[in-house]
Amino acid sequence: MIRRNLVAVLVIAAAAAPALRSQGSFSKRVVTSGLESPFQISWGPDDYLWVTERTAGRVTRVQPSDGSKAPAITIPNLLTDGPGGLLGMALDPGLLKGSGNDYVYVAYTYDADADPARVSRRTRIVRFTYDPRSHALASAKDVLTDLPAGTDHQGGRLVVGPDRKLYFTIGDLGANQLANYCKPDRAQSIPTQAQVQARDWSLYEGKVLRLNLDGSIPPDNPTIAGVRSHIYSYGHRNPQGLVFGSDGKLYESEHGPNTDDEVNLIRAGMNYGWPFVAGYKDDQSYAYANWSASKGVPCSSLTFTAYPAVPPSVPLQKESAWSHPDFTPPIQTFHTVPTGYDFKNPKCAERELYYQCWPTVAPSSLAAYSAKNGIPGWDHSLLMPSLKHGTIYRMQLDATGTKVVGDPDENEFFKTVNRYRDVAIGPDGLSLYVATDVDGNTQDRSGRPAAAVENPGAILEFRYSRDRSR
Ligand SMILES: [Ca+2]
Ligand SMILES: [Ca+2]
Repeated sequence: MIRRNLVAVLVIAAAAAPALRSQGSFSKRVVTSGLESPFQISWGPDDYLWVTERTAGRVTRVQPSDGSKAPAITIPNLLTDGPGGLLGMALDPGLLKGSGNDYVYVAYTYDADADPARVSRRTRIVRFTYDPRSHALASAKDVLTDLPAGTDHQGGRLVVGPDRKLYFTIGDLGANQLANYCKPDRAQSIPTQAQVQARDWSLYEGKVLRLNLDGSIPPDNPTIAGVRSHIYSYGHRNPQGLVFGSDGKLYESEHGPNTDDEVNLIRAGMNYGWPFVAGYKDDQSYAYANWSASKGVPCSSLTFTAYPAVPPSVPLQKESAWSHPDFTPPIQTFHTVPTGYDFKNPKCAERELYYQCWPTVAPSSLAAYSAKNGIPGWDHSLLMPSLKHGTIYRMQLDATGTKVVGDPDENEFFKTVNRYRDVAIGPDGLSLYVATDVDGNTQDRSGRPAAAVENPGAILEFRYSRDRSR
């Protein structure tokens, strides 16, 4: 037990700039456990860790030194099956600053159909007001309702930008694959002006949205295909990571299919390619198989199989056959592999968990690390938790913030046998707090599918100390 909680030492040195190069180590501590599917973890202005518990519908404040939990609210009537429930949370920059803006924004899935026999999945964004005397959230106020929700690829990350706008990710709801394989992918679909006027947000699947804090459409949002809506960028698959860097640039991470998880620099009005392109437009190990457009054979009579095993009736389009003037490639992929790559690695043959060995890492979030006196060599980088690896990838940004320098595979940290869902950075930049899933598939230390997770529903602290004895 002691070994598991205290000893996790990684020496860093090679990635640091020469002037900053020094050695040190990280110690691991289990801050708390027993959280119910934590989704979002943020360091609050009260020096508590603020956590959303997805399946419990609860916002919980966790005391970082003793791990005690203080529930701030339990939201009733959520839909919590699949990837649904209480998702992203954004603390207003004015929270506890005496500005009267003691607001916390959250997103959650719900059933919009009053008939108990039917389910109409939707997502809403709600603003709560925090009372610092009772430590409770109350006074729910809808920001935006009737957003798409589904049984897969929900997205759900929510942030307040430096421009005091809300940014929110919605995935493609798992369209065109697995249980939803006959549902067309709408990541490229843009609503008409009439739909926007009718407040029909059904085509917001596979998008990053930008909202005024009251839910209205900002007048300076981009015009896409002639229409201004909440859509800020599009062509996304399952964007679960969204964060502003210290210089105001917006970064996003999204799950790829069996290759090409992406990290993107998000710019207004741009098209990130899905489902026509996965990763770079390179025709490597991916082509768009549009199942709902099956010719001659109805899609519903087909059995879904992952690319490259696609039935002849399903149209297959190479990446290079598609072009769009606003297409924007990622700044990093995890991982791009050549056509012909063997997706059936015998290491993952047991229980046929082959996807555990696919080149993807399942990026669940994204954090921006910026601390001049923090961990040596880490300033101006992105941190990305991996569900499949139980690690954090660090990506060093160049001075312009538009490129990743070096190889993130050489900057993979904090391996445990867990699924890392989100990461928060402590105020001194020396402690990182990682929230873990309660269950699900991940890799053991030999890279094989693990039988179980080590720390279900936990917050793990990884604290850096300069090791003067070295
Ligand atoms: Ca893309
Ligand atoms: Ca590609």
